[in-house]
Amino acid sequence: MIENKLLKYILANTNNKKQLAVLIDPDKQDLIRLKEIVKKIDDKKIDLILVGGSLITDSIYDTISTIKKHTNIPVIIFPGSYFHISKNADAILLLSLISGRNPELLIGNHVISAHELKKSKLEIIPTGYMLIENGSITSVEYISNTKPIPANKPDIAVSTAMAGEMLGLKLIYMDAGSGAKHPINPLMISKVKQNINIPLIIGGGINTKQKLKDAYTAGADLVVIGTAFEQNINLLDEFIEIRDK
Ligand code: 1GP
Repeated sequence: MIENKLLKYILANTNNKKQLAVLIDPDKQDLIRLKEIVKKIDDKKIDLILVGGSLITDSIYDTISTIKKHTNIPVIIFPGSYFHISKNADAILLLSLISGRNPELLIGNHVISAHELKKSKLEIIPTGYMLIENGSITSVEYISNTKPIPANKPDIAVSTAMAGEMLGLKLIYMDAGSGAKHPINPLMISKVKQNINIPLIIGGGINTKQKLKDAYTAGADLVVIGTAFEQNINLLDEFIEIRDK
């Protein structure tokens, strides 16, 4: 691992060039289809690949190995729990679920996994993870046993993100949850962006070019897309044009 290599990459592009990441959920891909998806991702020069999910019954190690066989795009673990540590990734988002009040997801799991994380030699990226309400209950809300920030309360999102930055977290990831009915409101994104100096990641429910454009225009530095590409990987052709505009 090169010291903070991926964090430096995200920082170098922030406020400079929009970034797009594809989220791969090991449970939703068989390895043959995954190969096709990864070839496409590689061809389109996506910035980053995130691997994770709220459950994960299939091996995260095998999924990452398959990805690594077909591309050099960096792979970052987006863990659903402290079981999701796999040495063959490049980095892991060490998530602190700062929108919630579940101590296990604020510090408990981090204590349990500290030795394992250090041993793994993964680049560790401390990330303030914020769930935003989207009109229906998502897997992450249910599994994390936390309440998301109400969609119409941008001020709470701003203060939460600011507190995360002050605590020393390196990224803020605001997520409406996988397959969210509505993505995060652009007004909330722009208010948060105006009040923090660390990169802002946005995800959840972004399934059209317009929604992607809205997120970037509002201030997202990196957008994560999972469900839309699981359903149709060819959307990548047009989505990448929005990133590069
Ligand atoms: C979920 O932000 C990611 O944690 C991606 O969401 O699957 O809705 O694209 P989608």
